[in-house]
Amino acid sequence: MSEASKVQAAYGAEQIQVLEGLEPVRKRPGMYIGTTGPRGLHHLVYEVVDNSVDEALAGHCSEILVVLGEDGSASVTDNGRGIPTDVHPRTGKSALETVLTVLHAGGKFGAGGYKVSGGLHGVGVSVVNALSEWVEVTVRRQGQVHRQRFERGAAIGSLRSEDQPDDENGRTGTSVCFKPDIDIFTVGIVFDYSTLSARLRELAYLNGGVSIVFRDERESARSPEGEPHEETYFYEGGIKEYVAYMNAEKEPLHPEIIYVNAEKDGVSVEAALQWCVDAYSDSILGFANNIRTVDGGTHIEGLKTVLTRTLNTFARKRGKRKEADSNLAGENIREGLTAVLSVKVPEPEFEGQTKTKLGNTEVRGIVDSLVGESLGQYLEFNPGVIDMILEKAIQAFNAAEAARRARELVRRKSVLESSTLPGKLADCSSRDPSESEIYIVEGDSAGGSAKQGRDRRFQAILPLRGKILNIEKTDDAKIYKNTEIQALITALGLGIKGEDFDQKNLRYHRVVIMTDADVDGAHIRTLLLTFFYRYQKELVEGGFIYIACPPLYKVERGKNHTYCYNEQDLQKTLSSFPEKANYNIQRFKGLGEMMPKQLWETTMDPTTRMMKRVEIEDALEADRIFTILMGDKVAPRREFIETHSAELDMTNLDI
Ligand code: 0RA
Repeated sequence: MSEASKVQAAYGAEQIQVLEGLEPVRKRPGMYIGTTGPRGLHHLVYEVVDNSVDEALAGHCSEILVVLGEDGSASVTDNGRGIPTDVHPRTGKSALETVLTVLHAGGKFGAGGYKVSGGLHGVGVSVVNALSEWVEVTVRRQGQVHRQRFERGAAIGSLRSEDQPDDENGRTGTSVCFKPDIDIFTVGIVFDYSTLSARLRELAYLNGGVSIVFRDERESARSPEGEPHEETYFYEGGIKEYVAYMNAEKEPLHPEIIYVNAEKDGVSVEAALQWCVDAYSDSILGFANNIRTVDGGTHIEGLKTVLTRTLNTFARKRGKRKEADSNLAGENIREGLTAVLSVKVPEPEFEGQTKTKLGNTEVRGIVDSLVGESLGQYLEFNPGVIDMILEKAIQAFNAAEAARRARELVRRKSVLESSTLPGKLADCSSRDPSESEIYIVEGDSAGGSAKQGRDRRFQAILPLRGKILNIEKTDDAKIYKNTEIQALITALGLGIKGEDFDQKNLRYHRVVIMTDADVDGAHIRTLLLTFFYRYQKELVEGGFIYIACPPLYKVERGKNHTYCYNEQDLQKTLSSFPEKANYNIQRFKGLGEMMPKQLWETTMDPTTRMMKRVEIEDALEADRIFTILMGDKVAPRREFIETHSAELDMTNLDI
């Protein structure tokens, strides 16, 4: 027996640590998958995919196929070694059945290799089983095909095995097909394509060389010819390609993406960095064990520290900073930086309410030293690159100084600090932020309808005039002088960029963007979202931002009327009428055309309105949209608006 196969053999069924049954999962699903809403639903898919990704990271699998079935199922198939099917001595069940029916059994296979991806909660495939109407697992292994079915967590019959057909040529792998249980996910079990594709693409970037095929076989996704929709995510270059993708619409400061890949004390660190010319904010995406660490953590701290130290060292060494000059600040150095940092840690500790902050203290120093070493060496050999980065950082340093002075000036005039609310704000009478909402409305005429239509007890209206500043193109100093932005900041009770967000000061817990349902409206909405995203990120992250959904049509038939919110809605309403019945369609060209009462009924009345909560699930995609929409490159912007205006908000909103 070779060393490799000895290790494999030792990795058998007896290594599975037996813990507990599945009843607690069905009783308290939230404890295991966070929510039973859309997020939790999609989490089931991630959990299954993570197992295959782990198999790929162990070097045994190169392809993962994810299929959304016509019957509402999701299936994940890989070409790995297949889940072991031998009988577990303690339970008398097969390893496969144990993994599927015992909580935490799949998580750790003894001391051998650690589970890398682990899922956000690292709960294992048994949780998926517990929360599914049914699961069917197929394992191809050692010349046999093994199948077993489960319903609501319980095995239906035993594992059935048959010889593998010759034409499969000894293929191996695991396939897990499941249908989420509607009794658990009461708000719905329909998978969202863009949510899943974003995560699968991300996984493919994070695990370069693994091919992930995503196929949607549902009726709604088929082409006119009946072909299912299919995409393949495969990035040989891994996170290096990720950075290239994020920067696709930007102008890089240096052509080559700086790349670090090293390991120390069992922690692997992979980083890709590229600075861009005219970007002012930074986009650093952090991952730990393939999980997006939205709230940062020790790995990100390590990266920031080493960047600041290394670049300041070079600045002095190359005479860009004299002895009397102060050091460049970290944020000056990071201006325009796009980076992906992916660490893999044997025993990750995730902290914070959403468990998206890496806590392992040892990682800080490991990232610092590994990135420091590689980056230092790279820059030593590429003086042209370091000089350009330093020049940009010094410009940022000077601009920050100028902005600080401008801000001080504004503050002295006490525009932002003053307690006087903007004149055009029609405030609500409630002083309780948790029940108050503010509608940000485009233009005075729509503002007028909204003011008349609202419930003034808890709804405030702020009409904004003219084009709001294009955030991507202006610098801080100009932004603070813009009257519309000032009105917005003052009305919300917020501070300015860089100041700590304090929820206590927020005057309304629902900030509703209400724009026309057309391309211009979409543009203004994106401008506002950009502002919030870049300058008041906590508002977006805290779930305070909403999008109002005004109707597009009013259909009248006799004494009845219906409002339709999109083209599909309209067709559905019309087709419900008897053969060509008498009716009248009114198309609203803008909010201003609606009677105050109509606006209330359709868009503002909490008991009947539709509203979307903005949730930046995927900072990358949001950043890309903003960049495309706001950046200097006109052609991609026009093209993007034309093709996406209808679904614009769908791309980064959770409904
Ligand atoms: C542990 C051991 C072995 C395979 C797996 C786990 C495995 C699990 C999953 C879950 C989805 N796809 C998977 N692929 C593999 C095999 C050990 C051996 O062959 O000796």
